Amino acid sequence: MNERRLVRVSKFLSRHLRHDPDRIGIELDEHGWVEVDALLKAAEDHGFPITRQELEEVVDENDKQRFALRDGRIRANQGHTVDVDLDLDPVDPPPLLYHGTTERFLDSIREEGIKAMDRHDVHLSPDHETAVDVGSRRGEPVVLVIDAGRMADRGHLFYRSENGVWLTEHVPAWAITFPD
Ligand code: HQG
Repeated sequence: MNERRLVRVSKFLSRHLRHDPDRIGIELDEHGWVEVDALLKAAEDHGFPITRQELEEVVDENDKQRFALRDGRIRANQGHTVDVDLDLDPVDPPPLLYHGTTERFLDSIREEGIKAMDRHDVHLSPDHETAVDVGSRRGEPVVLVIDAGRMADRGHLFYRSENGVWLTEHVPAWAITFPD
């Protein structure tokens, strides 16, 4: 499958497995899973046929491992705006995590910390470089350094999605180091 097709299928899957399953009439279970057969049929019925082989290739090759396949079912690993419980166990975070954002959000983040906005959780990156990529989606990237160790000591819970994104409900302003 060529790169363009890979990206199109990945976007189709993200849209329907994270945000808008109703659009193609599929139902995610409480943990976000849907039967692959049901998904493929719904995709075809809605004018976007995908072969099973393409689906498997997208899951395998996806640059960010956005999807998981298990027991004939598929789900998005993170990033949902629909209400799903990913059923992840809390894990101890590394001392520092990173959040990529952009200049125009900084005043508000200084005041209220980092909020989940439309998603379920705040997304944090394990390294600076990944955070630069995330921030670049919105403009000139700004990387905030998060004192995850201290947050954990104070009772904040952290989760790690299957593709290595760190999730937490809210990052208070005191845990953030802003660049000069
Ligand atoms: C900002 C992509 C003002 C926050 C990426 C961010 C990631 C605030 C935006 C994943 C704020 C929300 C998630 C506050 C947070 N005031 N702005 N108090 N608190 N913000 O897309 O972290 O390609 O929901 O800084 O790689 O950018 O979709 O979150 O800029 O892993 O797989 O509000 O999405 O992955 O934006 O990105 P998002 P994000 P995928």
